[in-house]
Amino acid sequence: MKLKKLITSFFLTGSIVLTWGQNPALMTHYDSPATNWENEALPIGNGHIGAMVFGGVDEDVILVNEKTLWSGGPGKNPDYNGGHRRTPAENHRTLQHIRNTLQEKMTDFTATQSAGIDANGKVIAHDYAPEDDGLKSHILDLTGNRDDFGSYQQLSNIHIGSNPATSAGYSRYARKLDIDNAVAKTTYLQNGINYTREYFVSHPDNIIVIRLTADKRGSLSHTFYFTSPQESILISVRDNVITLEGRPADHGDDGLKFVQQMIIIPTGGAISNDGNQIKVKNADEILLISSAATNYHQSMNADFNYFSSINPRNTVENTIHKAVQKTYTQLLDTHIRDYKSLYGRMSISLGNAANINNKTTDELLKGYKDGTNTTAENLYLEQLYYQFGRYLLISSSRKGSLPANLQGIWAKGLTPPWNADYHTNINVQMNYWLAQQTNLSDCHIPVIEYTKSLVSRGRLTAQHYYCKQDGSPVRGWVIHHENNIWGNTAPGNWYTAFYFPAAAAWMCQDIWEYYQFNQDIEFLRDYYPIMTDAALFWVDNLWRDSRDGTLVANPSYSPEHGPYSLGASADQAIIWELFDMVIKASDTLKYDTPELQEIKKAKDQLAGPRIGLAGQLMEWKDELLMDITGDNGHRHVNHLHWLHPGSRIVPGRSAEENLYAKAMQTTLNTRGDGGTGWSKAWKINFWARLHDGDRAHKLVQEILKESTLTNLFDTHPPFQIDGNFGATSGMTEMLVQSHGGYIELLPSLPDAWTSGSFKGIKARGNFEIEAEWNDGKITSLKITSESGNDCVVKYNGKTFSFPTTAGTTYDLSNKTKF
Ligand code: FUC
Repeated sequence: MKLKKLITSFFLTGSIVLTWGQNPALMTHYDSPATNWENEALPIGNGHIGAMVFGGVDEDVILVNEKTLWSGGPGKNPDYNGGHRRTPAENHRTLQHIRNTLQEKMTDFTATQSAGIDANGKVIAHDYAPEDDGLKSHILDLTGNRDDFGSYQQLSNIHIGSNPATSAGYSRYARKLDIDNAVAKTTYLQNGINYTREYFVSHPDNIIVIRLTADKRGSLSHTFYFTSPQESILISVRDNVITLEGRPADHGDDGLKFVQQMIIIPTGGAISNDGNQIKVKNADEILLISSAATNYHQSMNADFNYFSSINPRNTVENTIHKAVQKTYTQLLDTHIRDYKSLYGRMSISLGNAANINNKTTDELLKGYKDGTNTTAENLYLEQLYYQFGRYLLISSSRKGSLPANLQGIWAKGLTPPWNADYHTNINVQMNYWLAQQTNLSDCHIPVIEYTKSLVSRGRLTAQHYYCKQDGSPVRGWVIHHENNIWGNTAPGNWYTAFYFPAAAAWMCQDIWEYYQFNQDIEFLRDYYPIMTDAALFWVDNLWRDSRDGTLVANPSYSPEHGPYSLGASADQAIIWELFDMVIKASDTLKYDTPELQEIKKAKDQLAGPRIGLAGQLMEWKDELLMDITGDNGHRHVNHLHWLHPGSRIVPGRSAEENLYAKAMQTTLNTRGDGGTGWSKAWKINFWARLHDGDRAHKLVQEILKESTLTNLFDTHPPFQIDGNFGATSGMTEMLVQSHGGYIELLPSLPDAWTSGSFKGIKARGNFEIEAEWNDGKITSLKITSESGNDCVVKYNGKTFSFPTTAGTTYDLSNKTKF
């Protein structure tokens, strides 16, 4: 009865005027309800709870997710071991066999089928397929056990039906997602009455809030209930609260438990229960507050305990109990304040961007594609899409929760694509490329914590699957390309993708990026061992290629492209970057250890980037025919990791790097501008780093035209959120870069962005930048130094530098007039 008592003291104090603060206000909007979850429903979320709003009139559905609701893992199998299979001795034996065989085959390939140039100047190259004759079965012996991997799953649907069920006509329908305030809204006119529904997910209160209002008293009559695709659930109603409790169907009593509650608070009218539904008749307003939780606990050590003893029902009840003591206005105000404390750290304006004809988002997308938008409308869409990426990160990745997965936090059903898991051969990394640059450092933390959570099991994986070239044990930790929330660190089982031990090295880049942007030395000290141990794994696991004495990954599989060989470029680039990061971090921390010396030595001997006979940046250590043909535009271009997200090749920094940059252009041209959503997004980043603003912008156009759904979600297809995040990152790289040891301004400004401004873009060294440009030239520039580092700026080919004091803003507008 606790809750019921509170209801009487709950007053709605009228509606708040939303601060449609920015100019122009950024929102997606539509003139009909969503009929499809993936393409049309509107995403809202707070990093823990996600919801997709359909906005139906007679029947509104809000699909609900809770970030930690996963099947599989120890809840399914108490002996879950992260996917490890066979014994270490068996795996080492297999590994050594594969390595030696690959060395022999590559040596033979070099001797007999090496690429060359014929008498007519034509490059003659061959493909290489070592897996054909038996090697494949040995390679498959190294796959992990995926039986208990599990999947991210949907929690429920909140239904708002009509009472009694009606299908009266309506008009003036609008459905909006206000990106500047993180509030969704539907409005319509029915029987002469204007109805409004507002929806948001508050981070500070950890609740979904939905408010129904009308401009005539007593006109709200609705039925409220839950449904769920989950199979082991119990739904109950008590007073004005609906409770859904359950567990993933494959979990036992000691596994995951989830709970969702929703309280229905009408003002005026009558409320009653009917089975599992709550009915409200003739209310003036109705407020719904819902929260959800599980007993998931992120294990950060080797106890691999993934369940907390806290009953999620208590968590949810306490959350709702606190929330109902606040008015709607207070809840909304707290939510907007919290959201804006992140969102408001950075703004961008692309010239005269405006939705002048007030087109719906689907019309804008259509006009963008068929060329019927005005320039201002195109710029508006690009600006909206840019900030939508930041909106999605704030909504799906907050401190204290898991990182954004393949679909952020939004997933439908029990078997979303690729389990909506954490893919580490591009996807989860791409999710975080925008975090630091666009001033969302706090949202970056979940992926760093996640990496930390994988280390303990990753140490076992290193021992279990790997050994040195001489067969002795390796140090460090390793993970592979598909990861869940239960510490799966073993290889996957999908032949063309599973072998990706470079994943741990790549994940460490987030640690170093976090440090570079924030200059938080304590943070670096804490995370240094994770990076160093990932590097020591590679010091031990590298193979000396007998053909030239360099150190290479072996076996090495160019991500999702193959074939198995020695030292594919992507692996080499990722390992190089990790070694470089550890060396720089050691320098910063003034650490010098024997291990550091080993890392330096290995780095010097690593096989590096290579330029092929056709002028391309080689994908493999050996020149293969498919590298020259572009292999039908294969979506993965991971071998350009040296350029982005890596920092080994920085165009404009040295003549040597410029040569590699040219080869990378050749590669990108050969591969073409197609690919999946994330592939196009990565290409925006590549071209931005290659200083080709128009080409980067062309890729922005490609992603908006070909890989964007009407709700602005990126589509692989299907919906995959990485492309949203990667595109925002790439658009930022067009304006500011700072990975080469200096801040480069407007390095890749496209003709389409003639004038504009931004405020709050971050640069490495902990600088915050504010700039304005006109006719492609900077007209005003301010840099705030947050940590007092020396500042080196490059603009228009010229460099200037100056010492700084922490907390000081420098007006450098005059310095850019040349
Ligand atoms: C990687 C990509 C696929 C897809 C999957 C989730 O394996 O190669 O295209 O994005 O992740």
